[in-house]
Amino acid sequence: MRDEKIFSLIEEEKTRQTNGLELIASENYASQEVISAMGSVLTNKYAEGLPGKRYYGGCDVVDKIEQLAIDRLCELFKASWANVQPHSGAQANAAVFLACLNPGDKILGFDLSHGGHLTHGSPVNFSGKLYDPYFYGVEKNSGLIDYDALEKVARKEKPKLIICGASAYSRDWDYARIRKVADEIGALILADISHPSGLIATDLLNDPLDYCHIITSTTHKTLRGPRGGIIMMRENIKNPFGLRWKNGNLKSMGALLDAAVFPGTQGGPLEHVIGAKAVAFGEAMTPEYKLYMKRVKANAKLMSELFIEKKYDIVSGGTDNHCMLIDLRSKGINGKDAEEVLGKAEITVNKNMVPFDTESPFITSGIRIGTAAITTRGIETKHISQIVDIIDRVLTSNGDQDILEVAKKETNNLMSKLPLFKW
Ligand code: DSN
Repeated sequence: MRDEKIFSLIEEEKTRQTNGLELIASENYASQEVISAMGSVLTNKYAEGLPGKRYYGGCDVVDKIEQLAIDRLCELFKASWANVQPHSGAQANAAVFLACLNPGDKILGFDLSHGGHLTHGSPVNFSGKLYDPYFYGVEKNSGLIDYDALEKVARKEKPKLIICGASAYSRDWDYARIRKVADEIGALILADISHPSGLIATDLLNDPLDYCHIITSTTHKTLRGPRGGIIMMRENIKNPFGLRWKNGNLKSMGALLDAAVFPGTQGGPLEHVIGAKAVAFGEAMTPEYKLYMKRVKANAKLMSELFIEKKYDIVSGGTDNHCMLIDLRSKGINGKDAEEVLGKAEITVNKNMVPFDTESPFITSGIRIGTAAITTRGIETKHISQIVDIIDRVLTSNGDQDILEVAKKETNNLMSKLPLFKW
């Protein structure tokens, strides 16, 4: 018997996703094939362990699937080692911490309130509770990463692990500079590329695998796969695990990381999700995906330029990737109210702290916008001016119902014509 309650709610969500403008920078629309793999019989299988080394019988098929996912991921990022089992980006980071650190060890991450992530040392997260976190942020004037401050804290505190990567930072990273100070103090570098991973895989941003020892990512943001996490390493980087690190080669570090995923922090892998990851990695190696990533970047760049023309304050003055952070203080509206009023026009964004914010994380002074999801739906640069115009009208509407109604109709007209599944 069909569960009408759940399946009618799924239909309702599908309608919402079809008709609205999805601008949450961490979301995307996975392909029909990715979703089919996730909704397959693979969910029935227990497979604790790794391909060829399982604790359960009947794993011959899932072994092939997981190995394909690993091989495709390594090919996509020119990596030499990968684990595709983390259930999420947070789980991937937890495994790296467990493999590399002892409780109480010092870590250095990008400040959450400047655009970093909870798992990079926030006091409310395991990373800030079990380890000893220090932070770097952005420069007040430029909104760019303050590498001088990063180096200063790194030299003073000598953290065992430096974490780079962000949830809300629109510029590329200088991985070479971080590596230089890491070598000086004997630290490992974790690059969490959850947001820009698709742009990195298609060579549209600097490559962290050249300089950073361990890479984590989610698979559902710009990578456009199922919700999940991954860990990778590249062998041919200079002095990969030197200085203070006893396990001085990729194989032994790989074994530590594998053990930190299972049995360290997880039980049975989600083979249906791993199958869907393999599908997404295959898609990400196509010329169509590279074109998609170029469009994501072009849409974000144009959007930030048009917001600036309308006197919006974009943190760092623009974007190199798929997202931007808008400081709304000059527009007299806070992040919470902006998120709410845009929601009335079926435009989905999230409120976001801006660097040196004067509001609490529940209110915030900004919103974060990303173009990965709308670009999957078929939005091109020719549509961006209309989108910026609708957003501007809504944000300056003071809640006027007529303005919001017109904006909602325009949003629905634009989006409902675009297919939910292009792939
Ligand atoms: N929640 C994700 C994001 O929106 O960036 C990070 O975990």
